[in-house]
Amino acid sequence: MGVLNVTADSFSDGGRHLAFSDAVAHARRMVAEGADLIDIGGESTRPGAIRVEESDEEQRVVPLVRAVSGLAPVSVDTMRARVAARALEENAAIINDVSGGLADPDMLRVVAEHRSPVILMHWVSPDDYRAGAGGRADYGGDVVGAVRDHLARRADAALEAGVDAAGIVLDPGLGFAKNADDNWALLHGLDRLIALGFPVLVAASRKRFLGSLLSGEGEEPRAVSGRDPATAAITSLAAAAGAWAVRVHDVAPSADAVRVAAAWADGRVEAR
Ligand code: PMM
Repeated sequence: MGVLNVTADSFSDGGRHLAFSDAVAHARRMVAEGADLIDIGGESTRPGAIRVEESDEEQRVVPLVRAVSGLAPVSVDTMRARVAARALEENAAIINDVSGGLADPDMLRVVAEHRSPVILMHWVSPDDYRAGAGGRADYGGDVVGAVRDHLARRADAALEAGVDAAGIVLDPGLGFAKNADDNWALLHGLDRLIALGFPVLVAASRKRFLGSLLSGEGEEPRAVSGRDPATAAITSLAAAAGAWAVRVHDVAPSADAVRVAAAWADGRVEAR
């Protein structure tokens, strides 16, 4: 999954794809590099980001969905049911809701009505974790178990709303109300999330915990521009662990990493 952020403040590509034609060209490039899905987002979901007006989000996202869905299947990164509905009317293939259907009470109903698949991410309402230490929530000593149980409940909520079981994808939400150790524990325990029986998306691309891993003691985290090789390493390990997809900014190295993981797992080059 290649990321196409059309926000002014996304940490990882800093609004570089705000212009419509640039955004379409970037999507085309990611498809050429091997992306199977383009994830279009019009509102930064980075923890602490200021929310954009719904009408602004809709105006950024909907025309792009129309243009890009002719190139590849499109997922739409939104927490708003109305934006999701408009995007689905324009042929979006899947809704990516970082709140797992919690931010907008209409989201799961809209997804079900459109018979759309949905990515449900582990999310803690900012009101619930600001009180906790260091911007992380309290996971009771077992972050993997807590995230797994939360995701199982969100999947149940989606099923109750009428979403097709085959269309539910789960995501541990790396970096959302989690510190570096939480993120590594979740990657280490990915099999416990996959054991829930739903496809799992891993979205580690360029995140701060990679920057922290790669810097020396007492140094600032390595800059975003230096985090792509580590992202590709995560991709090969995630693929080997059985992840359904990875969400990445730099598609080419991750597409290579997926091929490497597949050939390694099969013990031969996949028949083409
Ligand atoms: N992270 C971001 C945005 N959207 N969607 C899913 N499903 N999972 C994530 O972890 C996730 C996401 C924030 O990163 P960005 O600013 O690089 O897009």
